[in-house]
Amino acid sequence: MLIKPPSDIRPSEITPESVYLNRRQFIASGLGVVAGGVASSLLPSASIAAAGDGLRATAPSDMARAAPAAWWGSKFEAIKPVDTAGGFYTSESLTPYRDVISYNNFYEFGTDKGDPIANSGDLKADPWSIAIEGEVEKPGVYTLEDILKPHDLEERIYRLRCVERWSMVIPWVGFPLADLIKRFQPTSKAKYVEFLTLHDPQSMPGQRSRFTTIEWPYREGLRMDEAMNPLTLLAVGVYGNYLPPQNGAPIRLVVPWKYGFKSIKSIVKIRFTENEPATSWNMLAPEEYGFYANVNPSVHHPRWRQDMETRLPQTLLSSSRSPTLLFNGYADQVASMYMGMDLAKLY
Ligand SMILES: Nc1nc2c(c(=O)[nH]1)N[C@H]1C(S)=C(S)[C@@H](COP(=O)(O)O)O[C@H]1N2
Ligand SMILES: [Mo]
Repeated sequence: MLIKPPSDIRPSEITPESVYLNRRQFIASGLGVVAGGVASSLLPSASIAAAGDGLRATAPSDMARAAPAAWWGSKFEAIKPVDTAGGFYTSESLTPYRDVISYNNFYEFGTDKGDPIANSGDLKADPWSIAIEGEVEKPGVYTLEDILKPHDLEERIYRLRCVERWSMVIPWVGFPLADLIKRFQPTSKAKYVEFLTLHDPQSMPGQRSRFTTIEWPYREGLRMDEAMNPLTLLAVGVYGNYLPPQNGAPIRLVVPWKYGFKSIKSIVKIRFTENEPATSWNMLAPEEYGFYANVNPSVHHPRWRQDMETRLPQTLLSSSRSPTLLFNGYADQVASMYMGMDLAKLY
């Protein structure tokens, strides 16, 4: 974990939302040094006093969402704090909650960034079920409660890099996709995992639009080793709170080393396949979007360079442009999966 000397910490870098730290975490992380000095006044007082097991991000109380159904409550009370080792955590400033839930790509609700929050009010995240299909020992249609029951929820703080060259830092709540996959026991033929989003033109106005270019439902896929990588998360919450519709309620994928479009929202089907599944953006513009879509500063999109990105929200105080990192900064965790592959060809 990156520890900065106090003099290097600018006000704009202080986590803007409530991030709760207990004392042990606080001291262990080195932030304790800052707390005694100038930066302590910039943190909400509650952030230091709060008890807990470690780092915990919470949505502003006036914006928090109610549980989609009663059984969710206990799951969310027991969220495990973020593991600050490995790639599960970054100390970079969190993108504020209001930006995370109001600047979205979710074409089912329209193509403008403000469309998803404005148009997703009719999405019903409860009841919800997910079909498990294909090369798997335990296929079936499972309720979301059945899907979630055996899994403990944990917090992960990940960078999200969109192919449109903006990025955010988001505290997700979820569980490793690998744990779900092991439960349903893919057969030896399963080489890929395909994901499909809900297709419901009634609640998803973008799916009834005459101008839509996507062939619904939205679909994505991962190679089995990518799906099993510990970083790959099935998220059911953000900022310690239930996912809002615009972020992919009730359950979505988060693959932090790939461009954002791989992180498919509002999943209703998970299919294990022998062959590489078709994916929405690749179907639409294969020369622009590949199956792998690994964040890579040296593989440029035909219409724009990818070596720089803008961290949202943009502020007047700080330059928010920064160099894009290979695998979005997760090379230690994922590079070995791509050894011997020509990443320029298999983009
Ligand atoms: N079903 C579906 N999933 C989707 C998209 C979409 O349009 N439809 N957009 C993708 C893109 S391009 C990005 S950058 C991320 C954005 O996630 P966020 O809005 O939660 O930040 O969702 C991805 N998942
Ligand atoms: Mo994106």
